[in-house]
Amino acid sequence: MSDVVAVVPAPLVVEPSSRPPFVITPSTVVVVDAADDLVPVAVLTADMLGRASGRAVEVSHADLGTPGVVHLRLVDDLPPGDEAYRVVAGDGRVRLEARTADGLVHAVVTLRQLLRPLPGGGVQVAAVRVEDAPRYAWRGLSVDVARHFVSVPDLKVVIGLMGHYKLNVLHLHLTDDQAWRLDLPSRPELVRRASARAVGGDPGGHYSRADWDEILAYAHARAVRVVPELDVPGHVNAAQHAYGELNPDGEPADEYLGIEVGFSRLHDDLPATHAFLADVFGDLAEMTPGDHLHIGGDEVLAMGRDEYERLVRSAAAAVTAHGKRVVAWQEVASVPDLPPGTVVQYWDTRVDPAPFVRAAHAGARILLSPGSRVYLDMKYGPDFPLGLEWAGHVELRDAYEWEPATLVDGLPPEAVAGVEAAVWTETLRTLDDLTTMLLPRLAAVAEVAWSDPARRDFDDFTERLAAHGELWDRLGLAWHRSPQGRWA
Ligand code: TNX
Repeated sequence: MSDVVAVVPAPLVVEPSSRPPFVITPSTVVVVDAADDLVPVAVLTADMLGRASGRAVEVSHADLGTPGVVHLRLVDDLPPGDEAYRVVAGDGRVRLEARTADGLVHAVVTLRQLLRPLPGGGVQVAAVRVEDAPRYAWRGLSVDVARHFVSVPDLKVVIGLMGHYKLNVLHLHLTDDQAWRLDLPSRPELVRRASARAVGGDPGGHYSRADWDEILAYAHARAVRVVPELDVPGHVNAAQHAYGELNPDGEPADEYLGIEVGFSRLHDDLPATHAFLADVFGDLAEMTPGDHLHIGGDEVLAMGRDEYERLVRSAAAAVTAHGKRVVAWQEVASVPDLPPGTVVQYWDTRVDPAPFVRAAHAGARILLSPGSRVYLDMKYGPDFPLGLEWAGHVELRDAYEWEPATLVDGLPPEAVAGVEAAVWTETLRTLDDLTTMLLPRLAAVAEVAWSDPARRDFDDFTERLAAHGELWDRLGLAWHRSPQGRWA
């Protein structure tokens, strides 16, 4: 296959043409219709082309007739959806077209993947027309920053990778038994007392308000929205370490730096619990522009079902009170009266999915994160030095060869909101650890979530992916040279 089509995830339509290519030259400029407020994406484009070619590329108002122009504009004659886009390269020019700025970001990423170095230096794009739109609107990655903290610069690397594979939801698991990672104005003791460390006594950290705004802006510029999670009513030892009032005896819980789950719990009969939920989700709603907040709800092993349901409803009410929608792990599926539009996240492939299917029939939206496919903290194989194994081993093909519409028996396909990978960090301590688990599997999950099922084929995928290994090397990213890939 020609490398013209080495785009991951696979686009809907790729039509190579025999016209002359687009070559980046000293006169290459990015042109944008000023009225459209597309300057940020134009800057992103110029920056990307400049890095790829080793030449400074400016944003300007050059004559559109001249060669060397990369023209960004909003149009409407595209496949359906907010994220659809088109790239037309050839005759020394490129047109990037979309309905929205996010669509243009996808166009830029595709352009970047089409760039090829020229033998004598410089880069070019062979003449081609790409027309594309995603299968699912929710294409996520959940990152556990609680077990091990992920610094803002490291998180930006992860967000950059997400953008590169057209993933559009960064779900941040901000709290757990070990630590609370986001400073909230109503509860300053959370990060003051419960963020300094990580699993095994490793160094921790937290995001200040300024860090948070920086993360949101960086993600927004790459067409990624942020869905933050405060995990309740279990996984709350860090909160109980910071605020003794959340415990029946009023005393702060001990710090916990192990990796067991399921032991900590909020208490429905303590008034402080409900005030806490209202405060923290209120702060989070105020700090988060996106319309979804995640309330956790997983693995509460130390509580009766009635109390669990009351606490989940209390957390959900704190979210909807601020006009946000609720996201929660699959354990909430059988809670009666979930707010309309709640997104229920499927993860544990070992349990009976019946309650979950019933919730979908009752109107819940379903987000698919099957552990045995997209838990990217699972080891690639038995001897892999990093990761866990409870959901099995997840090699590249496992992450790729599954079908969201038929994964769960009886689930109405139209209830599926999308697909979300997850990377839990019990065993992952550094950015190298993190990217080793993400790459190459994140690209596989991205193709499952984005591409038309008729366009998906594992051999074709690994062929297109081959060149991506070189890009990861160039960026200095650690990755797993999966024996199932065909690396250059
Ligand atoms: C299950 S997935 C968990 C997490 C662990 C993860 C490790 C989920 C909702 N809960 O607490 O970190 O397994 O793979």
